[in-house]
Amino acid sequence: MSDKGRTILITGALGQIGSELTIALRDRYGNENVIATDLREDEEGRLSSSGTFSKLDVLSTEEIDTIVKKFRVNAIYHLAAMLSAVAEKAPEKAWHVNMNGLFNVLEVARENDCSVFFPSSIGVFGPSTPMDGTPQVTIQRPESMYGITKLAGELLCNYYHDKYGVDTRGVRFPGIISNVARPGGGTTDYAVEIFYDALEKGRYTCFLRSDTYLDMMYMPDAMKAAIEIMEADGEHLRFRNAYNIASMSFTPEELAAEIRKHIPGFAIDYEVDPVRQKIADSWPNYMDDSAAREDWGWKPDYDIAAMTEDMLSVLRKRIDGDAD
Ligand code: NAD
Ligand code: AKB
Repeated sequence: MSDKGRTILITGALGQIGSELTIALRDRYGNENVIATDLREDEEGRLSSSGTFSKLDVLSTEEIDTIVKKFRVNAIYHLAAMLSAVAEKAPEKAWHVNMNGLFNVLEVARENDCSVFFPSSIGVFGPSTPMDGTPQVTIQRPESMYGITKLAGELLCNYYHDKYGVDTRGVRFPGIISNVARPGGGTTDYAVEIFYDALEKGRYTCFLRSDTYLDMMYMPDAMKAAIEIMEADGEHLRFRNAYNIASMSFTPEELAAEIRKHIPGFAIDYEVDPVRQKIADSWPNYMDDSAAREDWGWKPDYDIAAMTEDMLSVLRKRIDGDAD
């Protein structure tokens, strides 16, 4: 597909990733060519102020099909989903939203010749997966409902590519750290909350153990990955389920130490949530992303030091601005 002719539908656009990815895609392809949708209304005008926003429930094939036809969409970024912690509280609903939502998107994509971006997750791995340098192809036995739906989603994307020729592309996102929309109920949310509390209270109570290693990624790198894999030459993509991508991995204690370089008195303590700790313990310490680097040139820009400096600087300006 030529980049000039790209017309994009985003589902779940008001979430943590969509709130920023929508704007990045509009900057790249033109405001009029990126249709943002969500189950919720855009009450703050975050996305409707720069382009089309429409309410859309991914559980309705008809609603997806109508928008795709109306705007002649040829690429779908399917972000709508329930994340790991909220999915564990409502597993039946999470199965319904995460699986049937993706199924509906793939069906509409098949009928209307759209490419599909699927955001998979480190959640597709489980306790029997090798934790250090987790390979692209390895044991995948997730134990959370979220992980099960993401793994089945990867397989479904692969199936639609092989059987129907749908141009499916995906990445296994680590925990995403960002400063626009707050995270939607995941196991990695601590790595965002900690920055707000560091600036507002000087201390943070973490729901994961101090030594819990997890892969994380700063939002600019996450958006870069989502855009670059969709623009990559499809001939070079060996994997149509999802690619491991990585940029940094740390524990809560290590992140706190990094924050202390900027806020010396910052204090952290721990009140471990057993549900999220069990999930975190089953996810990789760090992934091997060499397949993404080889196949489509993946290369992140931010490490923990650059991300921490930028997060604190952006949030500090916002908090100071609000106080004026
Ligand atoms: P989020 O929870 O912040 O946002 C999800 C959005 O989907 C919400 O705005 C919600 O209103 C919407 N939604 C829920 N049900 C819907 C439905 N039936 N129809 C339409 N919209 C619906 O999630 P996010 O963090 O922005 O994540 C986006 C995608 O990326 C998800 O698929 C998630 O699994 C994946 N991902 C996120 C992370 C992360 O750290 N944020 C990491 C790995 C993968
Ligand atoms: C979650 O914690 O559920 C998400 C993810 C890593 O998929 N942030």
